Amino acid sequence: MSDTITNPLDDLATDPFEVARQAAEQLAEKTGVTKHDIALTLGSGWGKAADLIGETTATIPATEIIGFSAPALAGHVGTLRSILLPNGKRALVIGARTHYYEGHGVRRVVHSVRTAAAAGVETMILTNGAGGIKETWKPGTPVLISDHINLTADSPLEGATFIDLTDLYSARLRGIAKQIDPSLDEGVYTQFRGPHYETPAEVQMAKTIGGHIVGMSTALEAIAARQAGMEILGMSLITNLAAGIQKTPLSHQEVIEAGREAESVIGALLAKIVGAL
Ligand code: 8IG
Repeated sequence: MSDTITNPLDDLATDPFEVARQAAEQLAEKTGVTKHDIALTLGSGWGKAADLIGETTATIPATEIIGFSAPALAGHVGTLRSILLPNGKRALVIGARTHYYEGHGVRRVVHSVRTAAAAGVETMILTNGAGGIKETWKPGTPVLISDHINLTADSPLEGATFIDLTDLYSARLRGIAKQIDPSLDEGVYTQFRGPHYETPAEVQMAKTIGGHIVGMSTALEAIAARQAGMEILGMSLITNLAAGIQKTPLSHQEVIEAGREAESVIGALLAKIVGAL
C-alpha cells in the first residue's frame, strides 16, 4: 500500500517550517481564528477534554490542511478543533497525531507541533496513553511528565541544530497542574519506537536508566516544541502497567478500556489545568 496523495514533507528539499507556516495560514482561514494561544495533542484516553475545556468554534478534518496525514488507527480522531476558552483564550486541539512507528519520518510526526507554533501557540500540552513502570500506579492514573529519555535514535532537528533540553517539561506548568490536583505524581517518559510493546527485559532496562513511563510518542514532539520556543506540559494516562511489571500479557483492548474508564475524570482534570494557564 502506498500513499497516492503526496505530502510535501516527504520531499527533503522542502523546508518543513515553510509547510508549517502554510498549514497555520490555512488553519487561520478555515477557523477564522488568526492566533491560537494554547495547543493540546490529545492521546488515547484524553479525547473528552476537548468537549470540556470550552466552546468548539470550528472542526477541521486534518487532511484538509497541508502536511497532515490521515490517522493510522481507528479510534484516533483526525480533526483539528478550535476552541474558545472561558477566559477568552483560543485553544487548538490536535486529535490527529502521527506516530513515529507509522514510518513516515519524523517531519510528519512533529508537523502538528510546528503548525501550532506557526499559529501563534506559546503553550503546548502533549498527552498520551502509556505504560507505567511504578507499581503504585494503577491503570487509569494520570501522571505529569518531568523529563524524557528518547530511545528512538532519531530527532526532529536537522543538521547542526543544537537545542537545550533542560527543563523541557516546564516546572512552572507542572506546578500549576499540581495546584489543581496535589495528588498528581510525575515521572520520566521513555519513548520507544513501537509499535510492539516492550519485552519485560526492555522495561527493566528503561527502569534502570531512570524511566518511569513507557510510550511511543511525545518525546520527539516535545523536542520540536522546544525548538519552536513553546513552553511544554506533558501528561501520560497510565492505561497499563508495563510488560513484566503487570503479570498478564498486554492487550490493545485493555488499553482502550482503561482509557475509556478514566476519560471523564482526566478530561475534567485537564480542562481545569487549561483554565488555570
Ligand atoms: I497505551 O506499555 C500504551 N502505550 N511503549 N508501552 C509502550 N507504549 C504504550 C504502552 C506500553 N501502553
